[in-house]
Amino acid sequence: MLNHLKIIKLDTVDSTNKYAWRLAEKGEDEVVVVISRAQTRGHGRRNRQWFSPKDKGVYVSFLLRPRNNLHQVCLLPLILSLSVVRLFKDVLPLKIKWPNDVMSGNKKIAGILVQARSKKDKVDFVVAGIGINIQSRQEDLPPEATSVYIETAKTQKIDEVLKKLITEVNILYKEFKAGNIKALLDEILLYQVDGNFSLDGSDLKDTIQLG
Ligand code: BT5
Repeated sequence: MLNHLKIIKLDTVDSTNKYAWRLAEKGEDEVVVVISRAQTRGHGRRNRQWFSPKDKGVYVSFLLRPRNNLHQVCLLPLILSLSVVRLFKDVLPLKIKWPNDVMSGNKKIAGILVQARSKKDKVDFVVAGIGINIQSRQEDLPPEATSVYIETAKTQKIDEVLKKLITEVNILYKEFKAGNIKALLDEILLYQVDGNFSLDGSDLKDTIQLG
């Protein structure tokens, strides 16, 4: 388990990212995990709506305070996408689409939203949100989306998925904090949607290239 891990479980919330952000602003230390059964204002980038029906998906945000530089923090969406790919590896082959989508075929099954506050070049805190469609049916989702249930016709317990996800994020976050990012990027590249992006791992301090 993550050191000093604090888990907050909610029935419903506007957005787990917003909730975690509010905690961060109040000075809460890492690592806090905010989980909700539903979100009323779940969102993606540029405030786009994230469909978050009750008990049908994973809606979780991690409040982190990494000491990594900003360039490395920019890699967190990909690293968290990898946590989702690893999680379902034995059940469903998933791909990572730059910058923050996890795909089953040409449909989106999960999305990552990483938001950070920094002062000059120093990262103050990061809120990393993960949404995964688990039990959702097509009518719960926009047409460009799919779920684990739709793809496999198998039921997954959301609590079980969450437990495994938190463990996986823990493993990846430790590697990230230790600066062992090259190996993670190599693994990420194995799962990229063809030709979607390229990463130059030779100088991770400064280099990230869009393909
Ligand atoms: C994302 O944004 O893909 C990031 C989504 C992050 C959601 C999590 S849930 C926990 C945490 N709390 C939050 O409030 N957010 C995070 P973006 O790349 O901007 O994609 C948004 C687009 O994905 C929408 O405009 C739709 O086209 C599509 N979409 C909406 N809901 C979806 C869903 N449930 N599954 C798949 N695609 C969806």
